[in-house]
Amino acid sequence: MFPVTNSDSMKSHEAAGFMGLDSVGLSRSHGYALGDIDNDGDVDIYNNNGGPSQIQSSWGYNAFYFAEGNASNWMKMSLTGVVSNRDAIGARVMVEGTDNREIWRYPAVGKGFCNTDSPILHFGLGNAVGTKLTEIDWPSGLVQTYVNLDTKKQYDIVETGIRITGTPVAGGQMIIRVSGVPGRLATSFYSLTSAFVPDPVEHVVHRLGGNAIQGHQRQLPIRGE
Ligand SMILES: [Ca+2]
Ligand SMILES: [Ca+2]
Repeated sequence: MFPVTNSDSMKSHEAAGFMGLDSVGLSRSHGYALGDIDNDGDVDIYNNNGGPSQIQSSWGYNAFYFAEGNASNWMKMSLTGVVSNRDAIGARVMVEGTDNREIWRYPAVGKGFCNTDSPILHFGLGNAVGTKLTEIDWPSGLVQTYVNLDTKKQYDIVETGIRITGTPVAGGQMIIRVSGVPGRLATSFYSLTSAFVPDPVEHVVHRLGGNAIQGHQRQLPIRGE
């Protein structure tokens, strides 16, 4: 987005000047929010400069900065929790590009003073022509994965999967496979387990966003039974 190549070593005001963000009035900035405001794939900035107050030295204007874009690849993602909180706060999302570089994002609210980034996660893929693995670790403990998702688009992903409760058994095994498409609940699943004691803890397979899956709400046998 911006031609900053050594931002880690730059002081904040130097970086702001380099990017042209220090040119609004006499203001001192209280924070900024990032997001693709105009939905063209690059990350724009809303600069929170405070505005009029009792402290004249802090007067300024809030301002949008629309990125001019570049040739870098990108992907965006919105998350909707079902078992987890709806905003997916606490989730961890990893997108691996075809260049084997991992990009991590963490949905959050509140950043600095009076600002927060867009809830739509942005993954700058640089020169990678595509993605390999996309993995979402939900706060509920569910892990949702996709492979080879297309780039230059936004995915709206709903928490999907199955959740099993019970008491682990040493040496037990559990195999769970869930299939589905991004943004929709799982359409099929397969579960084989010997890893949990079925009694007294009930062992139930749930379809997220609904009730336990009929026909599978039962106590599964432990190994050897
Ligand atoms: Ca943009
Ligand atoms: Ca732009």
